[in-house]
Amino acid sequence: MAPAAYINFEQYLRQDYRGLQWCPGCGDGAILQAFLRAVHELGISQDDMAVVSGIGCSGRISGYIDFNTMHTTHGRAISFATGIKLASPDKHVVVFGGDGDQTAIGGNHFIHACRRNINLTICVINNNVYGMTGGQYSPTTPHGMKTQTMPYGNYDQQFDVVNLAIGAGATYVARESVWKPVALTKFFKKGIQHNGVSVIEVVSNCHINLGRRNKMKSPHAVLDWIKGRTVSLAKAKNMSEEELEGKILVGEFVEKDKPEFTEQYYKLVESLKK
Ligand SMILES: Cc1ncc(C[n+]2csc(CCOP(=O)(O)OP(=O)(O)O)c2C)c(N)n1
Ligand code: SF4
Ligand SMILES: [Mg+2]
Repeated sequence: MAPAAYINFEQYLRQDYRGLQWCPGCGDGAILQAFLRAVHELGISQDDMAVVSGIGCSGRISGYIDFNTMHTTHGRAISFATGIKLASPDKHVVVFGGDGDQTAIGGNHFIHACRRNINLTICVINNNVYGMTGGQYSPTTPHGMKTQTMPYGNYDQQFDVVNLAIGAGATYVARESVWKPVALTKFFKKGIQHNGVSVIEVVSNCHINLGRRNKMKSPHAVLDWIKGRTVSLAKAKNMSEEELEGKILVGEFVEKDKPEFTEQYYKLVESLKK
């Protein structure tokens, strides 16, 4: 595969911000780069895009980039984004949040955004843990893994974010890991262009607060663990249920048309004026 073209990302980053606060090797940086590449390749101006995030390491993205941004409260990014989309339907509205932010405290906002098919691009950065607050287990922490709050191994069960989004009615659903930035850029581009809700789950690493408790201290160790578990949808077709046990399917799961919420709302408003 040809190497990705050089892009000067400086134009997209706030030069006066207080500096990068992610741990070296955190997957959040690769996700940010894949996203900025998508925006650049689509030729969308920074003024035409609003980026909203909640609280968490993943939520820091909105602070670093020079777009219309809102860094909101934990779990509430989708509700702020919904307001922005309704008030400014011409803007591309993108949400970034962690697995804790979007599937625990913000889980209700997540499923209802999927159900109503509002034109938001929702990126769930799934590092399987509450990274920012020191490593509490989240609804996506794999069974058996040790966390700060599950020191003997997680005995709870997990959400599959893709299945949750599909079950709730999302009309574009894709998943990829930080291992595949080119595919991630493609999914961001498709999600941003899709007229309806798009959910892009990115499987990421938190070597600091999950890896080190599970004999994977370095970013590489967690990335190898992720790489060993991901299977493309095409490959999975020829694999048995036993072979797929514990694997993470990656690719595009859903892409379909359905009436979009904001358009329906403005149609109603116009009809009431007559
Ligand atoms: C209402 C509220 N509850 C709890 C917190 C504390 N808190 C901040 S970030 C966070 C979890 C972050 O985990 P996740 O969303 O997975 O993001 P990550 O840091 O892993 O990227 C929690 C519980 C908060 N800031 N606000
Ligand atoms: S604590 Fe984890 S998620 Fe947060 S910046 Fe560090 S590696 Fe990334
Ligand atoms: Mg997390």
